[in-house]
Formats: sequence, C-alpha cells, structure tokens
Amino acid sequence: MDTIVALSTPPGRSAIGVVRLSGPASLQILRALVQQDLFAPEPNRVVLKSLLVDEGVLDQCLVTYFQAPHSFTGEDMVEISCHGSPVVLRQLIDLIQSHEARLAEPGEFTLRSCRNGKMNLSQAEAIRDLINAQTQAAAVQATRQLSGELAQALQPSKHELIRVIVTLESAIEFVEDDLPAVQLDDIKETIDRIIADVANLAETYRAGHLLRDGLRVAIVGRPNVGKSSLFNRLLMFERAIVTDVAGTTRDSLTESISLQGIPVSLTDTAGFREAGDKIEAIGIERTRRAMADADLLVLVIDGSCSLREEDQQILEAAREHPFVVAINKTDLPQVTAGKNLNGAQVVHVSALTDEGIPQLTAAILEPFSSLDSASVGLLITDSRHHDLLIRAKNSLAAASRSMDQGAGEEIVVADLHNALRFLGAITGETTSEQILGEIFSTFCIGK
Ligand SMILES: Nc1nc2c(ncn2[C@@H]2O[C@H](COP(=O)(O)OP(=O)(O)O)[C@@H](O)[C@H]2O)c(=O)[nH]1
Ligand SMILES: [Mg+2]
Repeated sequence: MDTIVALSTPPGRSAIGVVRLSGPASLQILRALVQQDLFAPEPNRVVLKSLLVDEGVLDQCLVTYFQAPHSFTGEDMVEISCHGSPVVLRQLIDLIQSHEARLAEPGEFTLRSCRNGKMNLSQAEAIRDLINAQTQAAAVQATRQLSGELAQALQPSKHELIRVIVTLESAIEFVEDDLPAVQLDDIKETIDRIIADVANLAETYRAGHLLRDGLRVAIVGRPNVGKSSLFNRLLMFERAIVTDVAGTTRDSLTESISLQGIPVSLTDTAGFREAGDKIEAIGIERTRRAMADADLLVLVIDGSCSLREEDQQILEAAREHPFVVAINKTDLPQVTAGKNLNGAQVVHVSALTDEGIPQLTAAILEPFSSLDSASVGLLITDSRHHDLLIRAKNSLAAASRSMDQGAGEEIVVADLHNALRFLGAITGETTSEQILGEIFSTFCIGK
C-alpha cells in the first residue's frame, strides 16, 4: 500500500492548515521533515516540532502520529497542523511528495478506512454528507448514519432473509423431502414482513432527500397572475421585474432561500401561454423544464378574474407533480374562489398586502412538517440507498409471488439472494470496486 498526502483544510489563507498522511511511510516521512532519523513520537500525542528545509525552518507545527491500526484509516497516519499560509502548505505538500508519498484521491482516506474495516460504506457516505450538510437537520441525519444506525436498521431483515435462504436451500439439497405446508407458510410470512420493513425504510427517502438536498419549487401560471410578485415576496426583496404587461418575465429566475431553516431553491417562470415571439417561446420552453425539475409547483391563479382556458391547461400540466394552488390578489373582489380545482390544496394570498404568505410558506414546507429533527427517526437521505432498497423490495416481491404460484424453491432462492445482495450493497459488503470508486469520487480531497 502506498502512502498518501492531502491538505485536509480548505485551500487559501487560514489560521491553521492541516496536512494529513496515511500509509506505511508516514512516520519515516515525518522523520525526514523534522530531520531526526530517530524521532519516535508517542502515538496520539500532539507535539510541537520545527519542519526543516535547506533554507532553515519551514514552519513550526503541531504534529500528531497515529499508529496502525489505531487511526482513522487503520494505517500509520501523521497529521501536521501548520500555519495556514498557502505558500507554506504548498511547499510542505511538495516536499512530502518528493519522499515516498503521492497526492490522495478524493475520499481516499475514508476509502482506506472502509477497506480496513474501520467503518462500513454507509458510514463513510455519512461523513461526506455531514461535511456537505446545508442545514442542522441534515447534519443530524448524517451523524445518525455515521454512528451505524442504517446498518443496524437493516440487520434484522438481513438475518431473517439469511434464515429463510438457509431453510430453502437445505430443502433443495434433500430433494425427497418437500417442505411441509406450515413451514412454507412461515417462510412466506417472513418474506412479506421483510418486504414491509424494507418498504417503510425506503419510504423515508421522500422526506430524507429533501432534508439533504433541499426543495426545488417552481412558481407557474399564466401571465399577469402575480408570479413574480409572489416570488419577490417569498424572497423578501424585489428580485424579479413586475409590471402589468403580460409576458414581462421572459426567462426563468432561480434564487436560493431558507424557509424556516429548510433550503429552498425558488424559480420564477415565464407565464404559460401561446408565445408572442421567439424569446418568449424559449422562456416558455424553460418553464416546462423548470416544472419537470421541480419537487413542488406553486400554481398561481388570479382570484380577481374568472378561471381561463390557460389556467386549466396549467392545472392539467401540473397534475403530474405535487402542487399547491395559490389564488392571488385577495385584496381585490374575488371571482374564482377556488372553483373547479378538483380538490387541490388551495391557499388564498395577496402579493400586494402579504395576506396568506405565511400559509403559503407552510404549504410549501408541508413535506417537512413531520421532520422535527429531534423526534424524527432514521431517514434514508441517499439516492443510492433508496435505489438499492427498492431493488431489494422488488426481488423480495418476486420471491413472494413465486411462492404464491407454487414455484420451485430454486426460483424463490435466486430472488432472495438478489435481495440480500442489494441490502448488502448499502453497507458495502457486496459493492463492486467500480461502484466504490464512483462513490468515493464524490468526496472532498483530504477526507
Ligand atoms: N391587486 C393586486 N395586484 C397584484 C397582486 N400581485 C400582483 N399584482 C399585479 O399584477 C400584475 C402582474 O404581476 P406580476 O408579478 O408581474 O405577474 P406575473 O406575470 O405572473 O409574473 C402587476 O401589475 C402586479 O402589480 C396582488 O396580490 N394584488
Ligand atoms: Mg413574471
């Protein structure tokens, strides 16, 4: 195994910059840096040392040696806390590379930690998510996963699955003895129970991914209903141009806001209608795209005039997405009053007077309403985990169906093995090298 080095703090000027080494040559390189062949630092103990170069002292640093296997990566490691001068740090890393070390790939320290059994894959991913967390709630979820909660949550299902596989396989081996009906019933019941557990866990992704990635909201509607005015209200500054000329907003505008601590990326779109010219046509095409990308649509209707054909068209287009209807201009005499909206969630607002804006915010955040970070259980936040849970569920469902149809044990067992493999891939037991490489390439360098 080679020795790797990386700057673990952000590049640029800072009070302190931390350089990390991991691998068998770490201690030997540290000795070269302090120019003491016999330097024998006590493991896990911080010492003040001068790093020397030909011209004299490069920097005075705090140096910590971690002896294998008692380190983050499970290998010999050295952490050097220098003064955060980009010049010193650059020179130090160059110097270390001139000894037997190479620059670490993104996430390579954590990858080594996984390989050496210090943590499982979902814990490694939790470290990445913790570093990238945009909100406190997302950070809480990442720390839970880091402590191994996801692996624990999967453990009972995996155990039961293995038990069922073993029973079925022994039945296959002793061909003469068909499994008694009671035992088959028991197996079928167990499989269905595992399906329910896996499905419940997968279901938490709806909320979990929003916690991690935030919510993409697009404001849509026909021209002049007050989309840009509402956009500005929610942003709390006059970002978009508002006029009484239909077709004022020709391009989509996106801004990031925090609504009650939840990251929301809010898009104001060009009004939906027959385009008047080329530019507007492009704008409307972008509106379609913004609608397709959004987690939630706020569909704005002008309450002061009757529902038009264009409103109906947008309502139809929105049906495929979660959406909230905002009936705007409540300060004017109301005509629409939420007629013909087929039971959609409706909020009455006025972008002019701010009436109903808190209710609109609440409606936007509705998917988060059950997410009080203190009381909420473990959530699936990663699309990879969600995907694997769905695949496991589908394989289990196929096994269950085969049993209903009285198919042979071999067929049932094959699907159960697939399910087990998918569950194992979440924690990395059955993850291929190629997938591992892809996952770790999303990490920061130096972690
Ligand atoms: N009375 C009233 N007028 C509004 C309200 N919201 C927007 N308007 C007006 O409606 C017109 C169109 O607004 P705008 O935000 O540009 O609509 P958009 O085309 O949907 O983006 C402007 O003249 C706004 O001042 C409201 O709540 N009440
Ligand atoms: Mg507009």
